[in-house]
Amino acid sequence: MKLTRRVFIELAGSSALMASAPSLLAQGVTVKRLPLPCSPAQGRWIGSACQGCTQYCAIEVFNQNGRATRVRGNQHSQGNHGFCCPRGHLIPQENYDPDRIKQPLKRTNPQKGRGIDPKWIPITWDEALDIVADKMMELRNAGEPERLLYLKGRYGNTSHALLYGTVAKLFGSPNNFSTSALCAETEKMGPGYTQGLFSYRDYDLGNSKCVVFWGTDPFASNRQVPNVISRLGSLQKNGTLITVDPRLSTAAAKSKEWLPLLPGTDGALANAIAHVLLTEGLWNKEFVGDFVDSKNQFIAGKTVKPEAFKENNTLGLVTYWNEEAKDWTPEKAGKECRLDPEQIRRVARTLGKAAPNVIVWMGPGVCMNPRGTYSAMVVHALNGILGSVDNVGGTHDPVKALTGKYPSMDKYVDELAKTHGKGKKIDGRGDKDMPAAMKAKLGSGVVTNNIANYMLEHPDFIKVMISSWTNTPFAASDGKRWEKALSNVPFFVHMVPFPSEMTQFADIVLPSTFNAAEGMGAVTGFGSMHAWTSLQQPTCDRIWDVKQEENEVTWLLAEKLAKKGWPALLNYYANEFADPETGAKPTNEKEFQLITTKIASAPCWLHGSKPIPGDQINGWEDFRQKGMHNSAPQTYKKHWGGKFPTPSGKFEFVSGDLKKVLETHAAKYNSTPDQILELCNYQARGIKGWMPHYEAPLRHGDQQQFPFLFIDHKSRLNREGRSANLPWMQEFKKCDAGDRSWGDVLKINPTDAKALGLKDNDLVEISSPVGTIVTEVKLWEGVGPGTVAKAYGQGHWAYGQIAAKEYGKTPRGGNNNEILVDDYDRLSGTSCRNGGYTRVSIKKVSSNN
Ligand SMILES: Nc1nc2c(c(=O)[nH]1)N[C@H]1C(S)=C(S)[C@@H](COP(=O)(O)OP(=O)(O)OC[C@H]3O[C@@H](n4cnc5c(=O)[nH]c(N)nc54)[C@H](O)[C@@H]3O)O[C@H]1N2
Ligand SMILES: Nc1nc2c(c(=O)[nH]1)N[C@H]1C(S)=C(S)[C@@H](COP(=O)(O)OP(=O)(O)OC[C@H]3O[C@@H](n4cnc5c(=O)[nH]c(N)nc54)[C@H](O)[C@@H]3O)O[C@H]1N2
Ligand code: SF4
Ligand SMILES: [Mo]
Repeated sequence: MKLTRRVFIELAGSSALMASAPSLLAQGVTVKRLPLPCSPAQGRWIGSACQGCTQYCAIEVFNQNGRATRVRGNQHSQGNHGFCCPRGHLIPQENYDPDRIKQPLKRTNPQKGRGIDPKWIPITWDEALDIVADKMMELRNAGEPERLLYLKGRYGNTSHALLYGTVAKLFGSPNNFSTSALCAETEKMGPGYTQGLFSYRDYDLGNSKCVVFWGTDPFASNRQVPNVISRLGSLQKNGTLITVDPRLSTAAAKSKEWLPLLPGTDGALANAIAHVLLTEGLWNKEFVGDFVDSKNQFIAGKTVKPEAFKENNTLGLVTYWNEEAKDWTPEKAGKECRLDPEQIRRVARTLGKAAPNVIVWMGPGVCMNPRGTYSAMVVHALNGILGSVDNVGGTHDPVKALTGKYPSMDKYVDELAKTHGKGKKIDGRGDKDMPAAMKAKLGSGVVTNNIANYMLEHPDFIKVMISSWTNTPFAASDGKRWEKALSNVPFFVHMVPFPSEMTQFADIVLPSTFNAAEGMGAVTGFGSMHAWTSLQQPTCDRIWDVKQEENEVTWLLAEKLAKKGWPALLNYYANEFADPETGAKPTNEKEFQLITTKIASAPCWLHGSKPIPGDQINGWEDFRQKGMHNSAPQTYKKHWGGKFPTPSGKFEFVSGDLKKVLETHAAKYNSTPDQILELCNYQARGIKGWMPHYEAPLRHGDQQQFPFLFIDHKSRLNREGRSANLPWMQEFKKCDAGDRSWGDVLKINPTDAKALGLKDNDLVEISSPVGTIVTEVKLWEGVGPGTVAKAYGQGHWAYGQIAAKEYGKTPRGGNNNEILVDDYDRLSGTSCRNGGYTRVSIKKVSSNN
């Protein structure tokens, strides 16, 4: 279907389209869309923040007669240079999506399940919050507040403090969780257990002579898309771009070298690159150090005596060589990774020559697999060998953005909350088989996808569930488990703007603002050697009866709960919060929203005559005008000279923290680190358990029955899981290399297609040990034989009338998460999606030509 603006406007307003969704129609609202007057546009740009990905770019939205019509990067932004990525431009279409939830809804059909009409009826906010507060009070009155589950997805700054942290803590439930373990958390284990940085990194792209995009595609996805796109020309001019990805990604297409390795073998490649760098004397001597007699003793297959090498900023390089790198010749890795050894050698030399102005940009493709902690460590360790850590043109700690603190809630935590709030969380973190040791602390990582397993095993435990900005039945691997788990929850409240798959299970739907255009709060991001605090503020009039769950709804809910006999939440909000300028206390949800936003951003604009790092902003009005604050730039060599936050103060090839974590965990269970590693499906034993090293990929499914390795990747226009209902997303789907507009294709190598008798457009069943989906095939040389690739993002059976073929029933395309197995990198608690950990079979269903 060709989509012009006129067709879209007509479609969006047509009653024929609305009629196909009984539940939406039941809201009794039709959308009338009229074309806006053409240019020259009259209006003004208003600063806000895009939340299409976790970059949280500072943007500006053009307000024309109260409508949000256009988007650009904030013209002050050091992070995106005044541009937003293509997904930023989708904001108006997302904001005015005719399928948005337009007022609170109440379920009237007690039956829950896929394809079952919830039979929602519209109710008022007052009625809806009354019901929610009653259900919550039932738990408090029965002395079982821990049966409240709160699950948050994306968020603003106010959500952390006012909803996610506060409600659960004051109420007395330990069961508040985030969805971050579905994201890319294993990445953090790489820099975390080598240099003490449990975080995503920043990169000094402006000064880099060589960038390796490794398991990430930052021209199309990842977190710095506008920054990377706008620098493409200078990056290509000033240095070499290299991409390591089993799929011809956008980054691969823009790079000088593409290493299309076999999925899951990244650690072997990293070892071989390290092997070449070391044997050819290409490590960075300033960062790492050198042999005492300056003679290179790194000779393939030969061990080195530790005392022969004097390290500067690193610890254990010789141990890494002896235990691991010495045997990993390019020839050996070439076999394991299905790469040309000459290419490995060439790439390693290119890196070595450009060092230390080099970036190994490690992404989820490397590590979102069952053994991902170690692949993250071994790939990131190259930055240590190359001396690029904290260096000019290298990898960096994110700068901290300026934010204000909310007042303490401690004195409002009552006895019931104290005793019940500290109970065991139901996600299994810290269990013997789930160390979840984020930030070098056992049981500190969330194990999001395991919540569904607990709920299935204990179907009566959770009695009230509240969730915001989530869609786990769609976004989590083997998401059907969530559909079943949610069907068992007696009372579920979803706080979202769109009727997603998860919403279909809700008893009460509280329609949220679409924050990028209608929200209010302060969010932070980093990139391009800066950090920023960007203000979200209304950029347009709200059309629907929606409220922001983080601050408006929490206030109104607190009022209801107070009326029903539990005032702690309202007392905390009303007594402790005050406008940082005037000292005024909030008396309603609007004042609360404004005051909390001002507190969260105050250090950016309330500093009197005292200068602050980065932009100087003169008061609240100036901040509202500018819409953001840029930090001062990152400095170089911040942690050199013994200042890394690791036990030794150095960049560790033998991790003191990981050793301690494994030993402590083992001791707790009367076990040994080796036994824990075995139980958690890792191959490492002994010292390798706390060292960067290669582990052969763990793959689910019998090779005979499921001969193909499945490659999952993001879609260029997917705003995480939430743009599939936008005609622009569908129309421009072809921008994903190998993909097709309005469709969903499995990309298969032509030799494999031939063997299976497949032609372009044929319909195929893709089956794995956990499920089957049906899509079209596309013959494409961008994937190697034995592997198939499919973008994530299609396959919605709900979400709206464009996302689904038939809303509430039939998906458009297939959701990768129906075939991906539910498994974890257990050291971090993160879910898997990459590394070819799920094998699939391909079967022709019919010709479609
Ligand atoms: N367009 C778009 N951008 C986004 C998002 C979005 O939904 N859409 N979401 C945002 C979020 S929340 C995140 S976490 C980031 C993450 O975005 P990215 O960093 O791009 O990571 P993934 O989307 O997980 O992509 C995995 C990449 O690894 C490749 N890959 C798969 N298996 C392997 C393997 O075994 N080895 C290697 N080397 N590569 C492999 C895939 O082909 C793909 O290119 O993107 C953010 N930006
Ligand atoms: N197979 C596969 N699975 C993946 C990925 C992948 O690449 N492949 N990516 C993974 C990654 S990196 C991530 S981060 C997760 C993301 O997964 P989730 O955290 O579950 O997020 P989404 O699917 O993006 O969120 C959709 C929900 O957000 C709501 N929403 C949208 N805008 C707003 C708003 O402004 N306010 C509120 N309150 N709600 C809003 C929508 O109504 C919908 O309910 O998915 C993961 N799942
Ligand atoms: S989608 Fe992400 S990178 Fe793109 S404009 Fe929005 S926040 Fe920035
Ligand atoms: Mo993510």
